[in-house]
Amino acid sequence: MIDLYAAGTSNGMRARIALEETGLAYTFHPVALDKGEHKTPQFLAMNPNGQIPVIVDRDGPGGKPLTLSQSTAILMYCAEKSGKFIPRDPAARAAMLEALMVASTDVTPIFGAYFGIARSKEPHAPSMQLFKERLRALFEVWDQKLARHRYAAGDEVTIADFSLYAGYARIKGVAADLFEGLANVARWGGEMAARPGVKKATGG
Ligand SMILES: N[C@@H](CCC(=O)N[C@@H](CS)C(=O)NCC(=O)O)C(=O)O
Repeated sequence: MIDLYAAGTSNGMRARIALEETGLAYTFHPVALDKGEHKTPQFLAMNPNGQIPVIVDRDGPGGKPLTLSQSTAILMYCAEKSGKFIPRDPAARAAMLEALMVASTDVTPIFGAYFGIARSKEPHAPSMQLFKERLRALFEVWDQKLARHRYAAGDEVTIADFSLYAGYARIKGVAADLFEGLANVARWGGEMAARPGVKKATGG
């Protein structure tokens, strides 16, 4: 059994989608970020960075408990443990990793910076514009890729789709204009949103 400590943010959603979709047994423990529940000594013992998501697998490798933070590490762990949504073929796996990294090292940090500035007391307009342009450029490339194949890294769903979808759903909720005219992303987003595991994980 796996314990998941998370909130309804894109990183939290990523981990929950991974658990729902892979079918691994888990218990969800909501963490109230506004109440500082991620900064308690008990939470910091699991993740000294004081950030969600965290999983604790009581039946980890070698039968020993395993505590893990970082949403992308959790996606990989769930995929490897279940044997699902992670291609075995080396070329397909490399393509999956490339798409996964777009979500975790490009889209999520840039959006985090954009959203942080947007919510600040004095939003710096040129910085917001710069981050918006970078996000839009990433989404346009993503749209072109989705014109060539059904999912993020080919014609099979992988954890890269789960990661990208969590970011997409979050960004769409606050800056939908960033996806304007991207028909392939819209088609893919609709398909991902309709998946029962994704629906359950995102409260849809
Ligand atoms: N790179 C980490 C980022 C985790 C992260 O930024 N979590 C946010 C919520 S989405 C958080 O806990 N923020 C509270 C804080 O940093 O104090 C991951 O992918 O899990």
